[in-house]
Amino acid sequence: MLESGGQPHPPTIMLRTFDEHFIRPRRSLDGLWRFHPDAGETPPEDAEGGLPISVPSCWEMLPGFESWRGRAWLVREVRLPRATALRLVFGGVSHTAEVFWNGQPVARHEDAYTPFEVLLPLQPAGRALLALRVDNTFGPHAGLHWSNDYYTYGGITRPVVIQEVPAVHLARLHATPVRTDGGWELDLKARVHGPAAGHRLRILLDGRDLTVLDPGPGAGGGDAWNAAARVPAGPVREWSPDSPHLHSLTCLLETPDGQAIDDLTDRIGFREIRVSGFGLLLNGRPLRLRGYNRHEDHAIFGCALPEAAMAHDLALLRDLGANFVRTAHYPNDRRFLDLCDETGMIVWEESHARQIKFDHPRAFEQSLASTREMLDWHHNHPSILIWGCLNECDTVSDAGVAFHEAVIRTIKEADPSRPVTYAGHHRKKDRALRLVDIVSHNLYTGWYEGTPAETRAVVDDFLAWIDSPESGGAGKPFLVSECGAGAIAGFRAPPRVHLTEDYQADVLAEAVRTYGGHPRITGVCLWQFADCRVCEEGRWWVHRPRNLNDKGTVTRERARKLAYETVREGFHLLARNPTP
Ligand code: ADA
Repeated sequence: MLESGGQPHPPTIMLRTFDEHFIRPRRSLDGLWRFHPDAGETPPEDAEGGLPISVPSCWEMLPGFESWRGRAWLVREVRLPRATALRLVFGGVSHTAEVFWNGQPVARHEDAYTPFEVLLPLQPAGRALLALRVDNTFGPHAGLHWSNDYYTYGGITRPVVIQEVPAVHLARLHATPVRTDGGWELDLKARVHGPAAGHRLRILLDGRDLTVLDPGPGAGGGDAWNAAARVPAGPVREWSPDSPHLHSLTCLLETPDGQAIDDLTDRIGFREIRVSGFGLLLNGRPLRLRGYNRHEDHAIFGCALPEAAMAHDLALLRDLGANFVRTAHYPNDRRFLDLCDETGMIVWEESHARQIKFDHPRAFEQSLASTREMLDWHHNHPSILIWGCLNECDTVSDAGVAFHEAVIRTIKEADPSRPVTYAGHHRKKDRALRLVDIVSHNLYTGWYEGTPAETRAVVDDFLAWIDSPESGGAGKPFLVSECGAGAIAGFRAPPRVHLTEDYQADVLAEAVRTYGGHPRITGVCLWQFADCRVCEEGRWWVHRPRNLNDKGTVTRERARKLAYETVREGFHLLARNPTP
């Protein structure tokens, strides 16, 4: 067991809401690190100096760094009780990380919102220095992070874990539930790292032996799978929003003489999502979605919400009557996804993009990387029913459609089990609808155009075009992926003018009633759950009052605006009458 300060450390499970390992020694590296702003090219030589900073956290929480954009070293000492090969796992670093081990560069990861791992060959016992050079600046190196209508924070913003790994160890386990006439089966895929010849992969479901896979000679890394099989799952309970039953899937890596030297446990849910005409079927039953877009943003924690704050958000979403959340506009912390799995909250997760510029030199490569990493790390979450990408990007030009084709193809090739969509905003100029399984569009009737009373007419006109032969979206489910209005918390006025809580409630009441009760619309996703901070530099949103995107139904502190009760009443009414 890894120790620090001479005391055995209990395994802490900070990356997930459950422990993924029982054999593999692991320990959290969360806690106080040292923060060195304005970092030079070489890492500090010790874990002294600088300022104390929590990991995970945003450096914007530190006085004087509330709006600091730069490059900083974050450093801590690690003690190894014995010589061992190591695996470091970072839940997320915002937004670019260069990882140094004992002064040597060992990894680089770009983009804040996907996990990454670092494998270190045999390390001697004793003290080591782990240093990350973290960059949250904008420029030619950042194709997805730019001065945007949400804030790019800085720091090691999600948990960090260190593990001891044998020369051959388990890297990834994907399990896709398949609903058949005879019951449920599992499509299993496993990836190992290292020379695996003669080893076995023993798969157990809730401790019950399911199958044994042969990993073959193994691999030296990369994304290739070493073993795959479809097997009957035996007696299982379905996962659904009302009964989010989770099963524990364990893979034991056994040596030729039968010794289990490594393990990996994940939780899975037996559910099937299918497109059927204009609608969605979850386990063969019609599904209508009502929920919110949610940024990872909080008045105190920035984007580094602790698990309790995530759970609080989910409790509020449930209280509001939501059954659905869209991770606008990037992959979320796995603990939030775990909580969605556990509570039955349906998720549209999307790779990182909000109005990215496709001509940015790094946009294409980084968009594909964010998409691939999301698919690789988050595959098993049963709550994720829809994969999304490329929010409000170019779906008009040939180059823009080609960009969408590449990203959507990446999703479909990796995971044909879930429908794919993007939230568009080019209306009848959109030329990429043929690529998706679900047509989604952001409609701000009553805010950026028209009045709430025009909500139905606007969406019917758009739906008429969607169902015409030339759109590419005819006959597909339609989701209103964003709709809403801003409200400055506390601003009430009899004329119910823009930015009053009164007017926001009017717009949301109309949206929930019109979109939620529309026979041709399979779901409505309000913009947005909570106010979020926006970037101060650059574009039109600098004029947003208090530098907030204030279309939240609650404030950044989770105080309720007038619209809270309005939406709550509307969503619960829809829940009682799901099919219009
Ligand atoms: C767009 C965008 C959101 C947000 C919203 C708004 O639909 O997808 O991220 O910026 O507009 O508040 O205007």
